[in-house]
Amino acid sequence: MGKLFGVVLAIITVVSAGFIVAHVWWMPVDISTIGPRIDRQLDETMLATGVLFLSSQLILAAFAWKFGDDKERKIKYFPGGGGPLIVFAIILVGMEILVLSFVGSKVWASIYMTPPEQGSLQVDVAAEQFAFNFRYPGPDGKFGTVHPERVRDGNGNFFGLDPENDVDARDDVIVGTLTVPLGQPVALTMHSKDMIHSFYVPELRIQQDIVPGLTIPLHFTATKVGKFEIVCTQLCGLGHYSMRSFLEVLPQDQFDQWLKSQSGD
Ligand SMILES: [Cu+2]
Repeated sequence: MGKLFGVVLAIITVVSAGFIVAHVWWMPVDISTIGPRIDRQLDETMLATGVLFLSSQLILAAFAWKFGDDKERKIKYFPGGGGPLIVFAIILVGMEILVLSFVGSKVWASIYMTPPEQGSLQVDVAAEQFAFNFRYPGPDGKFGTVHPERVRDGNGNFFGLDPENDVDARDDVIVGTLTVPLGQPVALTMHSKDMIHSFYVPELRIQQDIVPGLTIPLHFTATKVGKFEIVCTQLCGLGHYSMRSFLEVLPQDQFDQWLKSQSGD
């Protein structure tokens, strides 16, 4: 049995590692300026953990092959005892996790600890069961003030605006698809009306929780024209599966036209 176990284990190890190396199931195309750095970090993490995974599984398979059928139990103890080996393994894995955390935090900080560029396109995002809505400041460049008590989904007032009394609110553009210009920095402010949701666009390499009571900033720059799915990745209720929207990246001139047509002139 020992030899068979060793062979089966070695096959499972090599085949599963092969799927990862060949990128059989992998991330979709990258459309973000930060994407290449995140992808490189992911590759480094997979390489570092992959080497440990492969070596530990193959060593285990080799031991099973060699000693698994040892009926007389000639070998009772690992030479020198198991203690030092376990300590060595704990230190090795611990160091690896620490190093990966420190290296990875640089990429993370460049997204989350850095303010958006001056002149970024501001878009306000409201998440609720089970939809995303997006708000642009309109031609005046100013968002209308939000009054939470005025939020009415029934008449499309997802953001609680007061256009009768608030001049800034009158030209705010509210849409169900996030449309952004190609190559221009976009700064989102995200909030949730009811419970925790998550804004996930795999192509942007961005996944960000939206927590009720907080305004969560997030910025990105899209590098490819196209239409990409936005999905909620926090289980937020019975309709969670249907909570999706789209990110549409347009060339600058088409975006300007689109925004103009939305603001009704
Ligand atoms: Cu949700």
